[in-house]
Amino acid sequence: ILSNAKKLSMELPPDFLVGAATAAYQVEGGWNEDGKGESIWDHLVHTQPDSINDKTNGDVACDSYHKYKEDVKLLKDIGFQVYRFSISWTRILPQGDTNIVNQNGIDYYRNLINELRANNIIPMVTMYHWDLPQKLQELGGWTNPIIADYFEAYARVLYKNFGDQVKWWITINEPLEVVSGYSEKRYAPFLDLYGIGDYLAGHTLLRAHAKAYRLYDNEFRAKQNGKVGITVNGNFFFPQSNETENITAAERAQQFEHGWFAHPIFSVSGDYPPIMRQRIDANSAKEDRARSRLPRFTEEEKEQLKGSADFFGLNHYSSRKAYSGEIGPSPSLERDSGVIKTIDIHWETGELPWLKVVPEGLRGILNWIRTSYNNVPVFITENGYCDLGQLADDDRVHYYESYIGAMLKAMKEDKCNVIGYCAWSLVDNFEWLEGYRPRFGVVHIDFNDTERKRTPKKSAEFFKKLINDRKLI
Ligand code: PNW
Repeated sequence: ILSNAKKLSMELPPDFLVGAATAAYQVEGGWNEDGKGESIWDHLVHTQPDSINDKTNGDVACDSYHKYKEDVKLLKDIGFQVYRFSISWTRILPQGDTNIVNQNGIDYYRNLINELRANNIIPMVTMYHWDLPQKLQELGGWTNPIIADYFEAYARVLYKNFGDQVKWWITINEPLEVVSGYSEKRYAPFLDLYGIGDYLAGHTLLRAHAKAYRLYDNEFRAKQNGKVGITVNGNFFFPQSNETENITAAERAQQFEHGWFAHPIFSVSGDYPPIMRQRIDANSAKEDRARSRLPRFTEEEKEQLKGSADFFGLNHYSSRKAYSGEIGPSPSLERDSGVIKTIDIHWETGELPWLKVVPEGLRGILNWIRTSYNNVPVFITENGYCDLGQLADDDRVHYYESYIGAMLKAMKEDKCNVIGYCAWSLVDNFEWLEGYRPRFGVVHIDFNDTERKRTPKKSAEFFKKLINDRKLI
């Protein structure tokens, strides 16, 4: 029998928000409908179809472009309080810039937002979930510093058109993943500029985020009164052993994953983690380069970056063990970090090999954020599990139970400031280079059915109960 205190500790605080997340390219389809322009994902799947494991694409996906009302009904039936979705840049600005504004695109998202609000569901909007306008890629994409200005102009269009109804904004989803599209071909634009392209792209992403945040401060906040944050992702790292060298390596890994994008925003320096600066500068000098591969912010940019988020969006799925050592291509982020990452053979695994089930890692990363960044409010914007799509998804239920349990422990016992949680994902969807095989949804989608029939899984029942009871057990 659980003690009263233990029961209490499994309760969600009254103002804690529980929701579900998706992203435009993964669910919408309608890739060229009603004036939408081509994004880097449209371009990749059409010009290099073999880059996708099952040779599928997001042309139709879940057809949410036409079925958004069904999605909202699912959210409502399960009881989710928040829907985190992303806006497709090229549905709004087909060529990336404000010279052409696509009213049909604006109408689509207005309709979705109205439908959510009519059902009492809070919209949380990601401005950039990886679908850069192809026209901007042709200018170099995120490696070109001017893309930060294009992003700011895009953000202005979003605040203007949706800011009356949207009070939760996320500028960029997972910059760490975005840049791996420039280094290890993990995503579009499918480039392999290891240790160079990734740092350049990351620099522009950070500058773009800061510009969008300051724009809100200067032109919209007083009237619209919402919150603007960024979503950062990464593994939690356990030292491989208790030797000092491994403890240092685990902390270094943390700095190279979360710190890279969090330190400039959430620390008082407005700059990269000192350990990144030091190691990348040193390696660049050894390589006889004319400059560091890690660009520098101006003093003004540091001022803009410092404190440029009202909350810390965290996407977290898994953990690794870390020890000190040099591996990876030269140059590369991996080699610069000087960390070797391993897995524990005892960890359970999801369908994708990177997804090891390590709930205490969520507690670990929440505590790392608490101590590194002065207990900033954290909204967990993604957490979830992949299988092959069965409706009796007991492993997914187990994953959610154990991760949400770890989160509650971090909140109650360690006083971590967590304000909300979104499951990834509402529906099975297009899992980037993996196609449709691994499934993350709490709702099943039949991709062989032209109607894309939606069926809630056991995990949807889990959330229904969690949200209704407002406690885990
Ligand atoms: C997230 N990893 O990406 C993305 O935001 C989603 O679009 C995606 O569908 C979801 O997670 C599931 O993959 C990640 O390798 C991709 O650790 C890879 C990793 C983490 C997050």
